[in-house]
Amino acid sequence: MNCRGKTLTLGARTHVMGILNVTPDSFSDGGRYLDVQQAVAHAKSMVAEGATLIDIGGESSRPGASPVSIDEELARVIPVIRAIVGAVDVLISVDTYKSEVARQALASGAHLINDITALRGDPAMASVVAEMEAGLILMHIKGTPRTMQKAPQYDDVVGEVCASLQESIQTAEAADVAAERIIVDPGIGFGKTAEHNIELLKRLTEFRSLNKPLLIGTSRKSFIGTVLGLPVTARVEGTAATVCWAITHGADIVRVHDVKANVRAAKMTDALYR
Ligand code: 9MG
Repeated sequence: MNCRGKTLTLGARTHVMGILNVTPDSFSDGGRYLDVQQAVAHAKSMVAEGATLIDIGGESSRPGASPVSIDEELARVIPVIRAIVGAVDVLISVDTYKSEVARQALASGAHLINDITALRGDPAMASVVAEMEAGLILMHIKGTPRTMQKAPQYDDVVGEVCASLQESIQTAEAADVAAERIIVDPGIGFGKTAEHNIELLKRLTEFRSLNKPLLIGTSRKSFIGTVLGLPVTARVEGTAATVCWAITHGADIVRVHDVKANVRAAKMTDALYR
């Protein structure tokens, strides 16, 4: 997969995407300069631990989170993207559903856009990604982060998520996003109960029918806490178990907070499975 001149080779190994949140609650100090320095240091350490992609996000998508303005999101992510692009040699993804943030992020050196609305959040997103020849992650969400965990319901969670992603693929390709630059993601935890998340993972191979690389993000999510009875700070082993499972059921990329542990788990699973 070629994204703005940088190549991501899929199939031979699992890629680990490290999460870099640049939201106010992710830093102890509010000063922007310090934020950038801390973000670069965190990105460098994730790359040293084996991450081959870094996902930078300036708006929280946790359950109950409220949107931020375009200007605020730009102020959070653009200086960080500029600094990280010069500091590490991996693909930079930006977690945004706003086309103006995407445009400026890609112009600042990012390679792909992680759109948690799968193109339903901003009608101009697909054409920005197409024009900039960027990669595009289409993630399924039911509702919005503010409302998504208020009793989500499906008749057939896998069938509905698959159909929704297929529609988004068609929207992307109709806007001239290159077919080989699209990645899909069922959106674990986004408008899903713990049972829905487990069913999506159990039936993950069904997403092969979309014929796109598959990204899975389970890191520290609440369904792991539900199964293990553990708080968010103690979910690294539970996350690694889901990473290994996802790899053996079709995942090409895993999005995680704890890069070192999950790179080891992924490498071992690759040796056994691929
Ligand atoms: C931003 N974000 C939080 N969780 C995510 C997930 O599971 N997938 C993707 N693509 N992005 C996510």
